[in-house]
Amino acid sequence: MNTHLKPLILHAHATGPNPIKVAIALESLKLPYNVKHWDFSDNPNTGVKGSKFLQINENGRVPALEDPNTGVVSWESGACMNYIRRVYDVENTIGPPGGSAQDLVDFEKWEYFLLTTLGPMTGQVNWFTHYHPTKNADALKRYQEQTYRCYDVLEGQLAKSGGTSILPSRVTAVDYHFEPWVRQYAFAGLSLDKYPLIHKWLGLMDAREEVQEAYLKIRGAEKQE
Ligand SMILES: N[C@@H](CCC(=O)N[C@@H](CS)C(=O)NCC(=O)O)C(=O)O
Repeated sequence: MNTHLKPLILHAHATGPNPIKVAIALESLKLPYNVKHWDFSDNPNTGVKGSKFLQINENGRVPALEDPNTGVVSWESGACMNYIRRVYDVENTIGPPGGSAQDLVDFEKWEYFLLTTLGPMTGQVNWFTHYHPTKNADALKRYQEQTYRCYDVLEGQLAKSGGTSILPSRVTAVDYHFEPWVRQYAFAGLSLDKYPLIHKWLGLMDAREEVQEAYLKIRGAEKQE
């Protein structure tokens, strides 16, 4: 633990996947942090759409990350993750494994694939499965197919490491981006039966200390009052 640092503040929600990836990165780098929970309402004091939280993130979504050591406030999980890496991963333990132009692009392309495609498609499956007020079978089918298409792509990439990491040489922040979203497959009503390498990778990820600690910390955190 970096005891000389003031704890960072991770604004989160008890179940939403995006804050969890930031917690995993913080755990991996052994950075001190406290979690503040918000709900999804517009309550001025407790909700992500309320006036208090909107001063931190005008987009009204978690995660947001405040760093009292630098005064920097970030939001969007990708920006939070990259901030943490730039400032605190001085030995590059979770960044791109190599330094070539191709290595950097390989890291970013998988990061962006999760942020723009696999994550949002899974989110829409969840929405039309659990939260949309009326049934919309066409929309649900569309997003299920798109999520499975992403699983096809991910399964192919995992073949390069035998299912141990998304970038072939070692676990990186890219794996942290994917873990909370892929973990949601059952909640989304999806199956990994056709994806043995994703299944293996998820088991390996979920056994890692930084992943387990992040979930414990997020689930144990107090709601913001
Ligand atoms: N693209 C954003 C998405 C953030 C996001 O959608 N967060 C969810 C929780 S995982 C949220 O705050 N939802 C509140 C809402 O939908 O009102 C990111 O990667 O951080």
